Amino acid sequence: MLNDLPVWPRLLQHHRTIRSLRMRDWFDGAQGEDRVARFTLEAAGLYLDYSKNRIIEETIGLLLQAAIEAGLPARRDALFAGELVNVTERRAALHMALRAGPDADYRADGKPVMPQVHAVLARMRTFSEQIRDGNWRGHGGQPITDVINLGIGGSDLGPRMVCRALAHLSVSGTGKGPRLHFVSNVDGTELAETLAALDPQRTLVIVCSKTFTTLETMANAHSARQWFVDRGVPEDGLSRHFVAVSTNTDAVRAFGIDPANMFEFWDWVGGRFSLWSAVGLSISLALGHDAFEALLAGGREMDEHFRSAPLAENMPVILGLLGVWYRNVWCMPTACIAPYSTVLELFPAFLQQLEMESNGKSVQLDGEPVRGDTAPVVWGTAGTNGQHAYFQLIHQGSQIVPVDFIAPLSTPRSLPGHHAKLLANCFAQAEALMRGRSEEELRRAGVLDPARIPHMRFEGNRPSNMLLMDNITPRSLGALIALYEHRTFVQGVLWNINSFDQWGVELGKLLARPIEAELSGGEAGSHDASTSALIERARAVLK
Ligand code: G6Q
Repeated sequence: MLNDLPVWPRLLQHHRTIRSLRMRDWFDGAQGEDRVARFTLEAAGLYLDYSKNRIIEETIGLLLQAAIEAGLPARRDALFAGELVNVTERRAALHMALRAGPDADYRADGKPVMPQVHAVLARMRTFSEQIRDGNWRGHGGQPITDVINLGIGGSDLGPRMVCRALAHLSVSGTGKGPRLHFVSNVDGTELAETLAALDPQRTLVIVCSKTFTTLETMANAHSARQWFVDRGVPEDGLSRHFVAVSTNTDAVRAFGIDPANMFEFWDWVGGRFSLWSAVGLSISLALGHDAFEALLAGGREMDEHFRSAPLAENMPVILGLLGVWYRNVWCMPTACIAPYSTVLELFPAFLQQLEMESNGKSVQLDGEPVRGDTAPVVWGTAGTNGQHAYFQLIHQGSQIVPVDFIAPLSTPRSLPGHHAKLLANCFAQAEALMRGRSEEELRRAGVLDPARIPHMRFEGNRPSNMLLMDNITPRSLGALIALYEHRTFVQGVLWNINSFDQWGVELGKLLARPIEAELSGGEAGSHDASTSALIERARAVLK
């Protein structure tokens, strides 16, 4: 744990030394250019400017020392070597293998995995092309125009986010694939509203669930199946309308989907890291399999960077160290993700799961409680919307929130003049957060009322990263996602926690079952008085 490392007292001492220094002074004159040259990195098509952080050269040196003392290089090697880094579930975490070439030598628990990875990729390509070319037909002979991905959490957020980000390559853009719909919530409204607009003869459902036992997904799958039957699709025609993505062949068969229509993945793929596996089937269908493979290539490029770049020039490492710097040394409780790009509007939600599920832990690898804090609360929305809402707090609130600005320099489906305005806002926010606005500057701008000056001055000195890419392509998006995956891992190493289990999520899966039985008329169970009263109240209405 960071707090136990030999370098920890020096980090605290260093913090006391620099906490009153002002970033804007570090940008004065020529030293500003040096600072930018020193604190920028490029990798896999991404450009990171981290110069607007509360850091100096010595800070990075101390943080890198922390990474060494935490054993980051060895832990990274263990991850790539397929060791059982997910110690509580005794599993490897080998999502990197899903995006590797056929000649790579990834092994889970000692056994090569690339042959099975590429066999599934080949099946995905064939299926995707059949659907997109109209050669896979519904039971009545109609081509498939609409696909629903039924999944939740890791079986939903990743593909949903990617399909949104690359929508210009889908049917509504220039491509020819089917329309994709994502249904995750067990609130029947979501499925009912989606189905209402669809023709069962032309609809295909992907039941996407690693375990094939998740309550929400299975409830939606059963209701979807009933919808087909009620609308005249015979039981023996359902195989043209249902495919499964799972690790659980028996449960897929028990549901009534022929394992021949199942796309497999493996227990060494964590849900929130699974969009690169068959869980990405929806991506392949919507965007074409070449685009899916380009996404994998972008992720692979970031893997190679993470694996081989020196720590000081390693983008996931630097971002991870900055994260712990603010979380643990400055005690900042939250972190904002601000993509200045409508197509990345789902990226903050994706990162919420990635970071908060991976690193929202209070126990170290050996079972000892952590000392200090782990994952911050991650939040954000696409810019510029946030500026007209919560950015007030980021500029002048009583707590400091580090911001990751993410901006593509061009966009395929904008309108003349818009993108420059969008980027101008993004850069201006980062600049204002860093510089602030002094009383002197206010007076020079004509604000002379002494009663208003305290309200209108900005302290500044508020940190941010700026992450740019030329545009959002499958490749750059793949690199961006893998960057944050590895950053999450780096932080987990600094906190000495297992970033790959999720017992809190598992608990949620267990808790609802007995209450559901009670709500459906079963015997009352033993609960606290509040829960019992809530159940009674709901039963009265559900009857
Ligand atoms: C991800 C989590 C969780 C999981 C969902 C869906 O890392 O474990 O979000 O992906 O609960 O699980 P299934 O894919 O098994 O339905």
